[in-house]
Amino acid sequence: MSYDILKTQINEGVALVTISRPKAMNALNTAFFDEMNSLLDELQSNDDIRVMVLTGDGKAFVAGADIAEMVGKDQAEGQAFSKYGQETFSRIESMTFPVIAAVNGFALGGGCELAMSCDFRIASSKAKFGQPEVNLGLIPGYAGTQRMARLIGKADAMYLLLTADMINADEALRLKLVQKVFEPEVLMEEVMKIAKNIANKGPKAVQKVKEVTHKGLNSDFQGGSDFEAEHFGSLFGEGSEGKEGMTAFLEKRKPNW
Ligand code: CO8
Repeated sequence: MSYDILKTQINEGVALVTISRPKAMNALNTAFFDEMNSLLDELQSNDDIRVMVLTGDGKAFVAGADIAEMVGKDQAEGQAFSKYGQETFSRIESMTFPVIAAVNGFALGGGCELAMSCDFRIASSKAKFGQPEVNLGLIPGYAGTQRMARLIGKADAMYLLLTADMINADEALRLKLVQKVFEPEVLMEEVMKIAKNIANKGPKAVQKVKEVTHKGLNSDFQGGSDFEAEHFGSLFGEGSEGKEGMTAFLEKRKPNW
């Protein structure tokens, strides 16, 4: 597939994906979702990718679903557009490698939902977050109601969802909607440092941390713990990553993954 909206650069195991429709504040339209699904297929089948970073071009990370495209939809089309987005964001969430949102600017509506489908969020001090759907007579449609309440707790999520308040990066940090904030000039440099740091860890261990944590959150404590023990054990086989990591520690050398 040829990509008009998504620009990808791969370097040292990190796939940097930039959403680039700056004239429309990177608003999410059907073409975006088509491209993203195709790109996720490509990146998932590339064994060299250890981490994906998602960011936006220009003033916005993503300023929401594309209102100009949505306004013409009827009920069934609206529901289908919501489902397509939900499925795409679930795929981002369940990529085997971590996905980091580098939130460079506005992350509103579907943009905030997209950021929340990533494993964690690093923001520019100029970034702004919000779920302004109720201003438009809408509700979030890409599982934002579900993810936000799970990420920051029900009361803070309800406050943001009901008031449609736009919050700055410091407030997002206080609410733990984002994990770190950097000045805009150094945002990408700092995010790439974090991504490359993760890319140098045991690749199977990194994948398993993600898989076990996600699966555990969708099951009960004991089920999640059983799953953890099973995956912990799988890192101990002869020639396994765990054996190499522990041996390297004892031999005071770098592991050879
Ligand atoms: N959709 C389409 N176009 C957009 C969007 C958007 N979400 N956001 C901005 N644009 C366009 C503007 O229309 C404008 O286009 P033009 O130059 O042709 O007039 C251009 O981007 C630049 O925008 P502004 O001139 O408004 O730039 P400002 O710097 O003044 O303001 C803002 C930036 C604050 C980001 C402002 O553009 C804004 O408020 N945008 C809309 C934010 C919003 O309401 N987002 C939520 C959308 S609804 C949603 O995301 C629901 C998700 C679930 C959908 C489920 C499927 C059914």
